[in-house]
Amino acid sequence: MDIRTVSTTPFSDQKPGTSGLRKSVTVFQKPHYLENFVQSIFDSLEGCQGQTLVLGGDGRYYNRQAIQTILKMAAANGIGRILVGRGGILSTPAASCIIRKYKAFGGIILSASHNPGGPDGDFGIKYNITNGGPAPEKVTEAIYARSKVIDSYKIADVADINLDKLSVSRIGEMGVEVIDPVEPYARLMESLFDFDRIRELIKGDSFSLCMDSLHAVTGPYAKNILEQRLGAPGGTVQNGEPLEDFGGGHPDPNLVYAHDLVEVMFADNAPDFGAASDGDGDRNMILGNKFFVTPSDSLAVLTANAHLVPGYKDGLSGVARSMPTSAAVDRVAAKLGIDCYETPTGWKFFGNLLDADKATLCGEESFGTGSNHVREKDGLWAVLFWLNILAVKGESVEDIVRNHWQTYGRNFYSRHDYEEVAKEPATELMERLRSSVGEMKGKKFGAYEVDYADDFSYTDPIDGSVSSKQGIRIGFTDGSRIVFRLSGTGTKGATLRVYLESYEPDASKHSVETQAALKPLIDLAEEIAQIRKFTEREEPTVIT
Ligand code: G16
Repeated sequence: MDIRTVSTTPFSDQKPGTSGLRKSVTVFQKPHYLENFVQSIFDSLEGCQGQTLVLGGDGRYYNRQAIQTILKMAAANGIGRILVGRGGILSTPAASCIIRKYKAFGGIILSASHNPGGPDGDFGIKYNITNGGPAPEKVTEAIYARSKVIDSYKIADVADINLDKLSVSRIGEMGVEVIDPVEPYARLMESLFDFDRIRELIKGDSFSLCMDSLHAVTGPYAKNILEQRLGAPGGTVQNGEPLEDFGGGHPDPNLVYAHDLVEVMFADNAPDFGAASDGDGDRNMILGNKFFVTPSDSLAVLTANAHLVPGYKDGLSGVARSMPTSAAVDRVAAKLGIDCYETPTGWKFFGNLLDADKATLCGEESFGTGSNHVREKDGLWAVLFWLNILAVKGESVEDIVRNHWQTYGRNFYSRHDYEEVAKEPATELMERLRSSVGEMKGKKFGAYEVDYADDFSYTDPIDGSVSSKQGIRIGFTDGSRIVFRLSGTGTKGATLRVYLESYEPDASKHSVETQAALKPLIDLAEEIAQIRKFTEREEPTVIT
């Protein structure tokens, strides 16, 4: 095997964001761009020589080319063995599952998650560690530091590997196994959920379901699990063929982008259960017949009903949610007498809590829920969890959520996104808030009095690492809250996220429409942050 050492110069923009390095495809196609980052990963991983790595992606445009490049670079860098998903496909949770199952050293996952794909869309790459989870900040910082000084990379001069057939082969000394991307994941799901009971539910005449894979990676997984293993009728999974450009859509499971599913679920004769997942299969949206379950409520409902599910029937060690996620799950945790952790946005912050068995379930407002079964959030896992609960309780999705509110009170919740706004004024908006939070406590805005205001900082309870500047929180004495953050996953300009939450214990007020219930807080967010002025937008781009 001939190994070439190629001279290169650093790119200054290879700092991983909330979840890996995400850029437009055209940036990744620049000569040496991908190679520099991949070499920076290999250079930063102590002891990776001779080890096993897992490799795969969400099938978006540039996935296949990137996989061939990474295979050749891995061989040149002395990696022992690579397990790659057939067709270059691995959903993010399946990659995590396979890293854990094979006790691999780590994995490289190619995805820009919910961002659009295609030649004009986005691409991304992230490194996951031995526990199957996203690399913590100390690892991503080391990769970034290396990317700033890199002057060469190594690549093997060999032919491409056939990714479409299960096979065992070699590139030089390195073993390459093209593996089934679905089977190990499907088996893990069978070990957690009561498939017999879900099969019975689906078989009956009184239940129907619809899953929208948005032409992204979960198509083959959902067809295998829902249609083949659980007996749902063919066609239950819509948009189930993964396409390089996601059929021109935006593979983000929310009420705006998953419009095909929303049409089905809000039509007359809608199915009883609907779900969607994102580009790389780690997000989920849950719908009932004409009913939307917020991700924050979903986490709370799963926590309250976990004892009904085989994999969790012995109890939960604790739960964790990201800071901007609503406090609905906190109320359930308090009743169960278990700890509830509040972490910064980013699944990587749950890894230590899961490894130390401080938390069993985790969730985020950004349509992510998961558990200690892998170290990533997991879209289909959440779908199966819901189906298991529905099968046992025999109630509708809406009744389960309404009964939940009756018991715990309702946390009205919404996120307003201002996407692709100019970076400088958005940063100025945040800086203004940052400099004013110190004096906000006790301040009155109409009926609202500020209880606390800060820029969220998190000290990891396991390794003591500190992550600061994680979002401006303004909490009021009546339990309501406004949070402001800039997204760490966008690739164009800046995305301002405004998270709004109020608490209503009175069940007679639970049917108020969410935006109406939050109107006073929405107005207050504008008054405090002058969003229109700084974003030059009259309205948010997306409301979830
Ligand atoms: C990623 C992270 C999540 C985070 C989300 C939104 O999700 O893994 O933890 O909540 O981005 O982050 P931000 O608000 O910074 O855009 P995904 O599904 O894109 O990998």
